[in-house]
Amino acid sequence: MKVKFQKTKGFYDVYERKPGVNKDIIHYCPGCGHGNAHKFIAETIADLGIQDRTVFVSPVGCSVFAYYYFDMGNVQAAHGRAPAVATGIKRTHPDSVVIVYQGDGDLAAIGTAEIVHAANRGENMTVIFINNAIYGMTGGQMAPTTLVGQRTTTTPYGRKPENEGFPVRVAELIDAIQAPIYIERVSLHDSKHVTKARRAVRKAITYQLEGKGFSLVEILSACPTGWGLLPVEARKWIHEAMEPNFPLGLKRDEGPNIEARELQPCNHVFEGVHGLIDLPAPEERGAATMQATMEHVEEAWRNPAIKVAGFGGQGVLLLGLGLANTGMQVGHHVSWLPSYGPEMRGGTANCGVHISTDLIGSPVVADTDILVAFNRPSLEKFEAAVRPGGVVFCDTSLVDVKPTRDDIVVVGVPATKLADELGNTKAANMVMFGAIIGRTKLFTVDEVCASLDGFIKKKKLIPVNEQAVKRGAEYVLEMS
Ligand SMILES: Cc1ncc(C[n+]2csc(CCOP(=O)(O)OP(=O)(O)O)c2C)c(N)n1
Ligand code: SF4
Repeated sequence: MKVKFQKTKGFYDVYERKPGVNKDIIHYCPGCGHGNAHKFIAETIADLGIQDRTVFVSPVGCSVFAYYYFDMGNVQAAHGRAPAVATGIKRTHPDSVVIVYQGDGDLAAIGTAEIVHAANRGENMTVIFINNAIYGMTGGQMAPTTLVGQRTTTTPYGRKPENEGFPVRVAELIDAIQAPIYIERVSLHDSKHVTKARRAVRKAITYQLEGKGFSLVEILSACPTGWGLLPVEARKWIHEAMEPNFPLGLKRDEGPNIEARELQPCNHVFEGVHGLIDLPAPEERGAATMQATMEHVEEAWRNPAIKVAGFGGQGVLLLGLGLANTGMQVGHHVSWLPSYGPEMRGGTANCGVHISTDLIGSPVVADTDILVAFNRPSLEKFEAAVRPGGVVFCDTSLVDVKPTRDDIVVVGVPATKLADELGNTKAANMVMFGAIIGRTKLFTVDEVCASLDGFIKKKKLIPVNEQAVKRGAEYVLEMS
């Protein structure tokens, strides 16, 4: 007998996310649990024949692109607000089937109020909660569900309860509320548990279809990228580290015992609402153009505002994190603000770093003292924001144009080539780190090397990163 594998009809035949890119692939990293969870939902919706009345409410997080995959109604909610958006959809369209899909940053941090009150109102909706113990999309910061001792980019020495509190157990939290009808925690650590997880998702959607009320399925799910593990190791980590902290199993199942609830459609008429939102015209902005003075430039060297920019995958964010981390180690106030597209690889990325002897008012870097450009688009985009007298470090292995301004200092460093010579192209960011400190004297080479342990996840890579920092510092000395 021939077994024929076929994609469920709950997904689109082709994914039109990026023109010209393979239309069969999704954007998740290998081993990511989001793929499994998506499949459970899509299969259930297709099998129940409810595609035309289902609305998938996606969150902000790695699953922000879910609407490229699910062939059903799709709405994108602001960070944390999916249960509130879903409430609106369900109340105005009681016959719809609403799937709320949220990560742990989305649901248990910024969206805590929304999930608690949707559960408390007993909204007839299905919440699929992906607990991967980390903020995946934004580069691996601590989430409310991060385990005690777990290293993340914002807990580089491990989460400490006395500083960051304990992991939030969402299934138990929702179980403290009276109205929900079905709450279960499942895991994706092996195929037996994957089957159980699929069953739980199906049950939660079926209860909604029967009009029974609020369900939540918490799925312990791998984030190999955020955890710095291989996919197989990540599955093991779910079992060995997460499950003891987040006990699996049914918390509540009232489905078989209760009657369907009738919901009246909401049909208020909002007459005159446009008049109420007649906002005053915005004020004229003051013409506050900053004149550079020598004092300012000196101040900038003490308290620099730094912008690092390039493509995702070039280590742009890690370099910023390294600058901030070293600043913190030597006793300064620091901030690090990453900004990038939703893809973990291949998009554009930049970050702003402040290193300051004073308190930092805002992590935003607008007027830049030091710009580090790893590609041409970054140079072209951020050059104009460099303060007169500021410095631009360019990776001349990749940037084939010169800055156009003549009131800034330009330092060309063939960082990628130098890293290649050291045997690891990926260390270009650390070569650049060395060049920055060699030129600006922001830190000593020893200070940077001593801080590497705080931001390099894979410890075996510390020696090559150390070499790279030293090579970058030497290079600018040779050139001066
Ligand atoms: C109002 C707002 N605050 C912060 C962010 C930045 N942000 C985007 S995704 C995210 C965390 C997502 O983590 P999680 O919900 O755990 O989902 P994952 O990426 O791990 O699937 C954050 C903080 C944002 N987009 N909007
Ligand atoms: S970063 Fe983590 S959650 Fe995001 S796609 Fe990759 S593995 Fe999945």
